[in-house]
Amino acid sequence: MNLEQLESTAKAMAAPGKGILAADESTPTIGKRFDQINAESTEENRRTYRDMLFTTEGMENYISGVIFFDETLRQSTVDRDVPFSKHLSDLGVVPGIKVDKGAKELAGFEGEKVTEGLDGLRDRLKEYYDLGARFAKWRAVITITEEAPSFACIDANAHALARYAALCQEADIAPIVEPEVLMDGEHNIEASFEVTSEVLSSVFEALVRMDVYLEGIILKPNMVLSGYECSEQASVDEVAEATVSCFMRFVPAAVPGICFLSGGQSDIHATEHLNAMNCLGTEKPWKLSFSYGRALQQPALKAWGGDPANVENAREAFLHRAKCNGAATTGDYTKEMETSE
Ligand code: 5MM
Repeated sequence: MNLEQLESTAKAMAAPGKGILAADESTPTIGKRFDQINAESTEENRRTYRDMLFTTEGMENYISGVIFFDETLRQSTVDRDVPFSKHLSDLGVVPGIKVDKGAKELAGFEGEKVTEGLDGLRDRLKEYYDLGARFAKWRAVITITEEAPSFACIDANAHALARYAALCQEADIAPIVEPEVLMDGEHNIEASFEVTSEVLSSVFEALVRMDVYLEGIILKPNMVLSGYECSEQASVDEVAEATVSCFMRFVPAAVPGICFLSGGQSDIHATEHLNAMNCLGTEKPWKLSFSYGRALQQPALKAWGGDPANVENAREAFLHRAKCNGAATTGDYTKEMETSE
């Protein structure tokens, strides 16, 4: 295990001014995204769409890493037929791979999920390293309801995340540890704070128990938000304060970066929340950045609409969001950025 390499990969992923593009939608998920624009989800269309994002000129100024799905890691650029992983690493963007096999029903706990994919992971990681991946991602999903989450669900997911992270580090691949507390539901921001706290505390206990090198990971959590169906929505400043104070309590200073998921927030909200956190006076021991899927891609997907004639507009939309989020990682985002270009 090369601790220096793990640490420098994690630090590169959390470089100031940059964040991660989550382009690791599994085939069913990208299918749903393509349905929204009436595009057919064929392997070639998925390649064309991802090529459009990865070959956007200047994206490397704001994007530190890209998370691929297995299929994409094996694909190449459309014009020069260079493997996507090589194309990106030549630009200084770290290629990564989603290695979990999805969140499945947790037996005995109706409505709750546990993420699967540990069997055979050691061998898959070796292959992914050879294909150019230098970081990986595993997502655990926790739901808030009257009855959930159960201790069993939090504990099982924390254990799986820690075993995954240890296997990645053994293969010199920096793990993104993603415990996502879903924001679907009527719960208020206090409930989100409480559950996110429990989850983070369990995850770090499991990581430490499994001897994971914390300097060589990236945490990818949810922000602390009001449930989307809650009648009282917390303001941007309230979200920033609640999120930072929760993470100050539960995330060790050894972790180089916290790269938030967007979790269904609007693209602008996701940028505003990140910016507000980085504007808070609190001295934070880690970098606060983004690892957005929908909040980076939605405007580009819409502008593209599956039509080759719209590629340049779509690239512009993607670059614009990347730039705004890049600015938010240093607290330099302003509303004017949305209209000035
Ligand atoms: C990009 O979406 C990722 C893959 O989702 P599926 O496994 O459901 O296909 C997802 O893990 C993503 O990386 C995170 O949820 C963050 O994405 P958002 O859209 O919430 O920023």
